[in-house]
Amino acid sequence: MCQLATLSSIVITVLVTIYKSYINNFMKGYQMLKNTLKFLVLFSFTFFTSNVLAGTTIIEMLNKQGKESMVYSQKVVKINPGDTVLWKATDKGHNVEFIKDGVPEGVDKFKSKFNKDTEYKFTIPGIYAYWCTPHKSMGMIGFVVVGNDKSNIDAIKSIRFMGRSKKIAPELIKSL
Ligand SMILES: [Cu+2]
Repeated sequence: MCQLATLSSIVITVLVTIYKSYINNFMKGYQMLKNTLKFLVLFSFTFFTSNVLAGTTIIEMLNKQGKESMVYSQKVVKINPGDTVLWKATDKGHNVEFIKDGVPEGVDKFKSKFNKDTEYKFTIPGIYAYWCTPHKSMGMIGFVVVGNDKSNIDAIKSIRFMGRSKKIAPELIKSL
């Protein structure tokens, strides 16, 4: 009788141990699954929002817009750091060239090919002044303000614009 009691108590202990470890593993598995799901949700959310927030602005390079000839469809755009501007070669014969001393410090030269769509991702905040190389004296100029940073406004004001651009530039700079 005593032996039977000992035996059954051993069997019960073993069963309880197995059950406990089963529950334990189940909880661990559940926790892992939960963490994985949490990570996936956070990751896709971050991925989604960063792609939506990092926008692309499209500017067309045009021979004519209303009464103006040789123009960028938007002369001033304001964007966030990390945003991209895509200049579309809607009409032929145009390009985009950053003006020397007309961009924030640390920004490299940029000059696109004629007749080609071109894009630039703006990571450094500040004002960027650019023109179309063959039409820079015909008023084909544009400005991009990144991160609402206007700390290089004095450099922008001292750019020597030519011809028609000389008239247009001050108005545009005022609107930055
Ligand atoms: Cu042009």
